[in-house]
Amino acid sequence: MIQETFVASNPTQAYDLAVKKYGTSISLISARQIKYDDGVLRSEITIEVSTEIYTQVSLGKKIINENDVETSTQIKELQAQLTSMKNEIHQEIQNEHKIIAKVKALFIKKGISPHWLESMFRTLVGTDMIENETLLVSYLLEEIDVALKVKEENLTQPKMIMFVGSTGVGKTTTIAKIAARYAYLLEQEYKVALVNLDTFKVGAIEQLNHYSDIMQIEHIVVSDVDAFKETLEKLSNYDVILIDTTGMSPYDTEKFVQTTQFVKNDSARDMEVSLVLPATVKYEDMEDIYQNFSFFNLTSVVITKFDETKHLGSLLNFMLLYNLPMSYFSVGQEVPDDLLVADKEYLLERFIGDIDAG
Ligand SMILES: Nc1nc2c(ncn2[C@@H]2O[C@H](COP(=O)(O)OP(=O)(O)O)[C@@H](O)[C@H]2O)c(=O)[nH]1
Ligand SMILES: [Mg+2]
Repeated sequence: MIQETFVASNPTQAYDLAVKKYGTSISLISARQIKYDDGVLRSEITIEVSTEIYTQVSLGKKIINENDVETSTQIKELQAQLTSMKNEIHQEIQNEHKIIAKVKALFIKKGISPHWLESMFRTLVGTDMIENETLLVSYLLEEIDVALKVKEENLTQPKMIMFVGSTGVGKTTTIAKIAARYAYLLEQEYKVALVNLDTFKVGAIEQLNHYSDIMQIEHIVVSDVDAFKETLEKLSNYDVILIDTTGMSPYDTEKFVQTTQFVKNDSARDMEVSLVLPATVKYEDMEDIYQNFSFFNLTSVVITKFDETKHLGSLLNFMLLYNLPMSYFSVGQEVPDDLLVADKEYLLERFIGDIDAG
């Protein structure tokens, strides 16, 4: 044990000096007040400190008692754990960001709208889904599958479908295929008639005549609304009436107005209006097409020219955005073979092929 004396203006201050130097593990030996030579009264205290602590302090080491050692080790461990947790979380977030960014870029590249993708990713925050690329891709494909709609083919009720769309998208060819399907290719043979409102395009009448002659089915060309009404009355005992129209660009207001008058008829049969849309349609044109053709209260979409493109993203995006049910797919020029009843799987499989191709 070592003894040491501390001097201050009062005993408390003197004791504080001792604690400051050696910590609290000191013992007080004596305390007194004494007038120094300069005439000032001072307090002296003498304390006793262990040799060990005395040596530590003399060598300039910080005083650490046993409890302190334990606490500081624990703190260090905690700090290390925190740092590692922070790193792990940081890494995880970075990985998630990387996975989301990669998958998002892939789908955007394939034509799916960033807007739709973001709405999907928002619902996925905090789920396992965003930790794994394959899982995330299949989740998105599933969501696309859920969002797509198919218009079931109703074979029991009489139907009347008008086909609208831009010039050259395949309206007439598709009508010929659907006519053949109902007239000859199903279990039952339906009574089919074609009504042609396309007196505009050179060769349009001949084109449909060609098919109706081969198939031996009714083909009536109509140029005004009154004649149209009369024709529909005459055809009331037909099972399927397919109406071909003049191709309209979305900007062709006059033709739009003319065609709308044919839609607004008071026929006993409901008229379905089907938009014919090529799979090759450009992303930038879709909104205009939809805005203008939705004028007709579209009931379904026929998608044509699947054989002409591998990239179906823009088309899928259109379907996701506007929620229209798909009715038929045209997969080539051959009448009547190249027609499919709309099928989500067909569309998705082709899209997945495109995704896999990177
Ligand atoms: N490759 C391909 N060509 C098609 C398809 N459907 C129609 N066509 C062709 O596209 C062109 C225009 O077709 P058409 O039926 O006259 O179009 P419309 O003006 O909309 O009536 C014709 O040469 C058709 O043979 C298809 O699914 N794939
Ligand atoms: Mg045509």
